[in-house]
This record gives sequence, structure tokens and C-alpha cells, in this order.
Amino acid sequence: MPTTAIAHSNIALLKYWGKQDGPGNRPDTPSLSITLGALTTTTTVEEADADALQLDGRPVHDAKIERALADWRRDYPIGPLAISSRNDFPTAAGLASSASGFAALATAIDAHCGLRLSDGERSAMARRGSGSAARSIHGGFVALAAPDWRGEAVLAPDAWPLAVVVAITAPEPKAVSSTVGMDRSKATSPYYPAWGATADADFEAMKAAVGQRDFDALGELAEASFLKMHALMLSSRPALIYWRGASVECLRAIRELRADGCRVFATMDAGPQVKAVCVPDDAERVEAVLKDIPGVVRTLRSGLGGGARVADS
Ligand code: 2P0
Repeated sequence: MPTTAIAHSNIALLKYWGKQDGPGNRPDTPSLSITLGALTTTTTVEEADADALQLDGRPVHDAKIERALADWRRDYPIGPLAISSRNDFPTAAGLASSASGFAALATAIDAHCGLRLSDGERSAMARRGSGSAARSIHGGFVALAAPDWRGEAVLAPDAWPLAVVVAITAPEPKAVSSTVGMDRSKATSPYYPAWGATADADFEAMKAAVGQRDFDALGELAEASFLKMHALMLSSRPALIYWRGASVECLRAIRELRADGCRVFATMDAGPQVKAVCVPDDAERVEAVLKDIPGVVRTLRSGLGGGARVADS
């Protein structure tokens, strides 16, 4: 019998960018994310004679998934598997498809192979595939921090419902993967030491803002975090320039909306999409403005979602 699991993508409001040396795929700095209910990966696993992978219906080889399977098999009894995975959003374009993908895969394998992992162990398993996947094990607001580097639920999705409008400016996969980009920034950006030195204070401040449901403080910290991360990217050699012209126009529009009373702030990841986080009552207005910006191909809207789970049969 095949086993199917579902996981949602997440976006970090406090970013990490850079990994520790050594095994385990641990970030250098803490992060804090929201899980997006409308961006979903559905993954089915089933016994097979040899590993086989289908992404969005097409047979593929994926070095990252093959590496993760080899790594997991050192610790867990996982036989050869046919894996079939579907995203209902563009893959590898800065919408954290690896987060939902590895969270769904770890959850499906845990159930299918009877590993009986705790949430924390499953989060660590997902992290070994992709760092941000550790957070998609949980819903709502999720922290990923030392010493365990396992996703930890900070606030349930219905405790502080926020909305996210994603402005897609380029749906194709990015030219430089996060893994490669992070290593490059750590090795070459002169700002990397300052990034590390300020991370813990930023993390504590953001956890406090979430605890107090302080939207203005959350937005201020989130915008500072993504801009600081893009400063690392821009100062890497060769530079990592993920933005498009339309990305900058979206950021400008979000500032104007805020000046006009909208409760909204921006964040971006390793891609050209702009994510506007807002209170649900302002989502329609934010989406109407962003979708009319030249270069915005389409918009997506999401509320906060739950953690990774096995699908009902
Ligand atoms: C984050 N990102 O905190 C940061 C901000 C993107 C920008 O973690 O190398 O695909 O697979 O562990 O999880 C995206 O990187 O990286 C990421 P790998 P991942 O969400």
C-alpha cells in the first residue's frame, strides 16, 4: 500500500543564510517562519525494486533527494522506494519547494517505513534534506534554532491569522541554488561575520514580537532581515542578484501601501518573488495593487497553514 503525505511551504520572516561545516546540514544562524497553507506538496512513497522519482508527473533524477536518501539510510531502515511528488506552485523559484518537498518526503517515509519518529526527529530528518524543510513539519509560526536545530512551533496558525500575497515575477527555476549561494556568501561576503553577530538578537526580538502579536515590530524586523540577507548576496563574489526590476517595484508599492494605512510588510528569499505579509482584511487591496505592477506574472494568496501530515486514504 502506498503512503501519501502533505506538507506546506514556509517563508522565513527571520532568514538564515549560511550553513555550519560538517554533517547534519545545520544552519549557522536561527530563523523563524510562517507556514503557508495554500502552497502544498503532496508526496506518495511505495516499495519498488530500485529508487525511482517522479516530480510533477515526470521521471527525474534529483541529486539532492538521492543524497538525502543515502544519508537517511545510514540511520533508518528505508528500502528502495518509488517516490512521486507534486507541487501546486512553481518549483525552485524562491517559493521554498524544497521545504515542503523534504517535509512531505520525511513524513511519508516515516509513516511508510514504520520509523515512529517524534516531531523533533522528523524535523531533523527533513533538515538533512533541506534546511528550511525542518520548519515545514509544523504549522503557523515556527522557529529553527540552536542547539537542536529542529523546528519548534511558536504560535499556532489560528492564534494570529495573517495573510500572504506572493507576487511572482519570474516562474522559472533560479540560476543559483540556495545551497550553492549560501556557501558562496559565507566564503566571500565581507559582511558575513556581521550577519552572524547580529542573528541571535534579531531572533529574540522577533520571537518577542510574535509572542505579543505586534505586527509593526514583526514587519520592521522581517524587512530588516531579508534586506540584510540580500546585502550578503549582493556582496558575494560573484554577486548573487536574485531581484528583477518588478521585484523592486513591488517593494516600492508595499511601502506606499503602508504609508497609506495598509498593515503590510515585504519579504523575499533566494528568488525574484516578493511576498507581502499583511492582516487578512488588507489582503485584497494588497493583491490588487501587486498584480497590476508591470512584470508581475501572477499573484498567489495564502493564509497560514498546518504542519506536515499523512494524508487520509
Ligand atoms: C530561509 N532560505 O531561512 C532561507 C532564506 C532561503 C532564503 O533556507 O541548502 O532550500 O536546501 O538546506 O532550505 C532556502 O534554502 O537550503 C532557505 P538547503 P534551502 O528560509
